[in-house]
Amino acid sequence: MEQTFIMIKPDGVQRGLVGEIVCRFEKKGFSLKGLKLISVERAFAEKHYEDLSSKPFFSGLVDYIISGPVVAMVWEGKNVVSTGRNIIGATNPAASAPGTIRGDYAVEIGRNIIHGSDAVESARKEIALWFPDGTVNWQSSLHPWIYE
Ligand code: RTP
Repeated sequence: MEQTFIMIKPDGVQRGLVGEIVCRFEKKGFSLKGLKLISVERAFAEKHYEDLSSKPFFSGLVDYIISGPVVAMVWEGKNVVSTGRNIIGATNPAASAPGTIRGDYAVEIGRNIIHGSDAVESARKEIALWFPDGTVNWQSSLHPWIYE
């Protein structure tokens, strides 16, 4: 089953949105496979965002990610990578539809609350980076009520 990496960024944690965000993924029917509250070092944040290292906003982005603890999660389910991105909304909250996390709770691109993997392959890399000891292997008893 497909997995994605979801990170609640420092602004989401500070603003008390952890429960709300977990709730949205749970209620959709996805399964939580890993979760931790963690403060990351600069080098780790640079590694996570290495594909963006040439962007002008890169150092501000890294400063933002290391400014406080983040909640790192692995969620599992059918099409969870793309559906997770839909739940999160567009990168710029000004363009995120109401009903999405960024559309409901964020204003600026540089404080957009949450990260979600953009492809199955990047999810695999990000999960390996953030959860080097692996995730929890379990299956919800609701599985037959979510999948035919
Ligand atoms: P994320 O990786 O955080 O899920 O975001 P994303 O795929 O929607 O967007 P991406 O292009 O990968 O950018 C990563 C994060 O960098 C910040 N950003 N700032 N100032 C800017 O123009 C700018 N552009 C991007 C955002 O926090 C974005 O989520």
